Amino acid sequence: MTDLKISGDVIAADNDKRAAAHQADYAALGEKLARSNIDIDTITQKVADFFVAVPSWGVGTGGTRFARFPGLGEPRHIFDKLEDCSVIQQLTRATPTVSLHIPWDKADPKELKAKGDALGLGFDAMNSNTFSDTADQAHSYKYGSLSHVEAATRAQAVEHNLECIEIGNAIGSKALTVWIGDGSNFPGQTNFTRQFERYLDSMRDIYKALPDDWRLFSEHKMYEPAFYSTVVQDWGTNYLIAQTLGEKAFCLVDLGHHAPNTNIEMIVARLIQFGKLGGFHFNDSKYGDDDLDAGSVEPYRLFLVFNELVDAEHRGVKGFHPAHMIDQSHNVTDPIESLISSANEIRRAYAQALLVDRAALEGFQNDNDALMATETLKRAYRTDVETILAEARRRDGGAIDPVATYRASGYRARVAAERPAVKGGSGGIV
Ligand SMILES: [Mn+2]
Repeated sequence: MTDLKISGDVIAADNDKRAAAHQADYAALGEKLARSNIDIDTITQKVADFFVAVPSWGVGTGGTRFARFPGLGEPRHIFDKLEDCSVIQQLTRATPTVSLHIPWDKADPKELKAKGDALGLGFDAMNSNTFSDTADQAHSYKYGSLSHVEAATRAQAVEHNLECIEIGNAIGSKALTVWIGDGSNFPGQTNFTRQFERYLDSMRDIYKALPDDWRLFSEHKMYEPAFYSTVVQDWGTNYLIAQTLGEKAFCLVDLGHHAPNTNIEMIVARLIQFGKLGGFHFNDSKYGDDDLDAGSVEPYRLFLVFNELVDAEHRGVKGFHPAHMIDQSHNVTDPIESLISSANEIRRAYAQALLVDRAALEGFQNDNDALMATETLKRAYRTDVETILAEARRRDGGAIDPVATYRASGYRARVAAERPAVKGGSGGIV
């Protein structure tokens, strides 16, 4: 039996309070959509079948280069983190898997698997870390990892990735995400070509160890921690990597890892077209890699990304199954509330994209009717789909209003009493 951290009675009590209004809203939207020949229950079912993985590092309070302000009842270790993740899943029914980060989450794989099973959670992509040093490692990553000039440092970084695969294999993960901080801070500090050759050689070694049913995701990021050049800096380089390595290698798109105003949805379309879209790290940003909550600043951009995903789904693109993961840093909110709300925003963008009249859109595109084409997208985007999201959660045993139910449950105060306050803690912005 699943070890539920929120009492079913609390969920039922809050849902009961909202049931009448929710049913009325759902019926009204159903009627409205029916006039456009859209069956609301079909949309609700698709939304209910859409899942996004929660990052283990997201349930701790994040920080910046300047400071970190710990929250109450922060998870002390991976087992606490999994409990927090299970609360998000219990209330949203949108996040059945957790993405682990090694070494931050290192533990006996048997115990990890048992805890996941007990909480009703599975494991999504594994994330390696060669952008910081652990106390006991032989070679420092100060000047790089997979692309380091020293063979011994590269070998150590490769070995770490192989360990991530091994742990992942034992707990049911099927993918490895590699993001490196390698680059340079000064013109002339590194040779771009040789550094990228060394990176590719190291990635080939990792790729060789990948089980047949696994996928390897390389994640690009424009800058930081290297501020002059970064080895895997953009989607073009990322595409070259995936092409060079082979058919199990794909590009991961983190929404925050682009230059301001970059047309991310177009990058997504290109990667889909050439069979190399591996998945996403969802978040939002205003200035750079801000790791803000998904949909909090630019919800229309999130919708436009999903418009491309639904377009691919609609066209039945072969082998199209991108991994959906959240990657955020929560500095001023309760991380559980932020992740609940982000999972909802991601499902919202999906639901809105499902409402786009694709036949009409194609007609307007072929007629060069720019105004009506863009209006077709806007019409779907302007639809308030909150009641569809709520119904998808409710039908699956979740909460109609998950943040309200979470607050009513008193979970944070309960874990704050059990978990002593922490002063420091590891960072978590990848
Ligand atoms: Mn990321």
